[in-house]
Amino acid sequence: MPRPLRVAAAQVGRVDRSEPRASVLARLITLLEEADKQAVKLVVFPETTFTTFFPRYLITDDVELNSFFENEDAVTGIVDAPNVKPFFDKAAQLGIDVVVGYAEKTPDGVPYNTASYVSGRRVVSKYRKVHLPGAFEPFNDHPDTTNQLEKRYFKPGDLGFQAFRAPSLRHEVKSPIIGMLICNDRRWAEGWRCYGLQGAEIMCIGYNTVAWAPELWGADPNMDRDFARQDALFHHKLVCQAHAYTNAMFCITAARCGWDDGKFELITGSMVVDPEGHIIAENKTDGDELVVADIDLDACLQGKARTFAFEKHRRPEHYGVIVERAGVVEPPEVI
Ligand code: CDT
Repeated sequence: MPRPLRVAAAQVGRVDRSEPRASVLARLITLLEEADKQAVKLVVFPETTFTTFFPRYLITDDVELNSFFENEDAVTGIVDAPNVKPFFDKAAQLGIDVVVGYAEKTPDGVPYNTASYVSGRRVVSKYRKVHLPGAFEPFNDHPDTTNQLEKRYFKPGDLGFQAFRAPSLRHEVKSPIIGMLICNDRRWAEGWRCYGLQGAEIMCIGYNTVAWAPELWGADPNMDRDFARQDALFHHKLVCQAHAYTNAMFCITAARCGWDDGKFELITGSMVVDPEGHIIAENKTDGDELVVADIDLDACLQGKARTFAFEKHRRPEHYGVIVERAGVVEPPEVI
C-alpha cells in the first residue's frame, strides 16, 4: 500500500549580518503560509535558519557573537527560545512539522550547531552537527576573507546519528523514519550509513555552502567564479544523490543561499531526491522559495529490500578501520 506524503525544502535567500530576527521570522512565516496553502506536511529549513551564516566572520565582540545564538529553554528546548517562538507557534497552528537549523546555546552555555525536528510545539528529536568544517583560527582578519570558524564557535555534536519516528506523519500504522544532518555532514558517508542502518526513509539536510572561497576548498585562487559555483553545486548534488541511493532513502535539502551582505555568495541546490538518487524537485531561484514534492515512502522498499538489503549483503567484519581511525594510515612503501 502506498505511503504518500507532501514535503518541501524551504530555501532562504540573502540574510545580512545585521538583519533583525523579526525580519527573518516574517520571511520564514511567509514560507510556512505558502506550505500550508499547498498542503505540505513536512518542511525542512536551512542550517542557522534565523541569522546570517556568522562563522564566516571573525567576531571578537561577545555581545554580537551571542546575538546569533538561540537560548534554549531547559524543558521545552527551542520552541520557547525568546527570539524565535512565533515561528514555532505558527508551524503548530498550521499543523506543519518542521526541521530547523540554528545556533544553540544550552542552558549551561554550551554552543552547538543544531537542528530540531518540531511537531506541534514539541521537539521530537534533536541533532547536533558532528562534522564541524574549517578552523579555529581565521585565515586573516581582512573583512573580505570568507572564513569557516565553526571549530571556534561550536562544540562537536554529542548526540550521534539518532533516527526517529514522526508520529504526526503516520500513514495507516507506520510513521516515517527520519534522520537529520547539517551541511558538511552530508559529505561524510559514515553518518548516512548510521541512519541507513536504522531504516531511515527521509534525510533532512539544511546547509550554508560557500560558492567562492578558494582558501577553504584548497582551489586555485584564479579559478573562474562561475566554474567554482557550479563545482560547489555539483559536489552538493553528487553526495546527496549518491548517499540517498546507497541508503535507499529520500533526501530533502534546504539551502541558505544568495549574496549575504552583497559580497558573500552561498550556493542554491534546494531539492528533493528519491531513493534511486533522482532529483524530483529543485529550486528555480536564489531567493526565498518553497520546493515541494509528493513522495511515496514505500519507494524506499526497492533499494532496502534488494540492492541495499544490508542484512543480506554487508560484511561489517571488514569495516573495522572506519571506526578504529580518523586519519589515513598508508600501507608501507615497497622497497
Ligand atoms: N556550513 C558548512 O558546513 N559549510 C561547508 C563549507 C565547506 S568548508 C571547506 C560545506 O561542507 O558545505
